[in-house]
Amino acid sequence: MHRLFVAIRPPEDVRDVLVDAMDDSPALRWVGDEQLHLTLRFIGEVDRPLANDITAALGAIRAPKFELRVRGVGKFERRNGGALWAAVEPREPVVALAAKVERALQQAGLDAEHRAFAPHITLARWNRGSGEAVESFVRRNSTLASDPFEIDSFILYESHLSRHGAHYEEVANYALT
Ligand code: 2AM
Repeated sequence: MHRLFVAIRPPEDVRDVLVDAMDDSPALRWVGDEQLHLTLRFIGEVDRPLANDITAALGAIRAPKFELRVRGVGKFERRNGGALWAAVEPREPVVALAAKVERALQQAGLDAEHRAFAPHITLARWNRGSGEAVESFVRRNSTLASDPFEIDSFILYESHLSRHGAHYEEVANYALT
């Protein structure tokens, strides 16, 4: 089985802005530079034939390049922890691309994603008891921003999970036009 997701990858100068914002709070598990991405669609575990259909369906997507920039940070809180993330703007082109990805994946045979799409670049995760570290990060980085950057491709990643965390392997790269 292959654990897949579709994402866009910020360029190096933008990743530098994100990595520079990370602090040394031991309560937070910071994402490594090589893991920074904005998820367009989490797919989950699929077998090889379906993975091949997914690759073909994503390859048929025609969508324009667009510009984004990082603007501010936020957090998701879940029952046993949460995630800190960087926000991007404008949302419209990312939402439009995610919708095309969603349609292509349904054509490949996947069930529809019912969770609302909330574009974000995860910076750190925590399990519990990190309230003050999280609040302090959000306060200090409310004006976090990058220069505009061009998104000229999107990527199918395979996630390999291990004791040491997740390693994301690029399976295919799809050009925007
Ligand atoms: P997150 O950053 O908000 O945690 C690879 O696992 C990527 O897919 C992560 O960026 C993760 O989002 C996202 N994702 C979305 N839904 C997921 C799920 N149910 N399980 C794991 N990852 C998920």
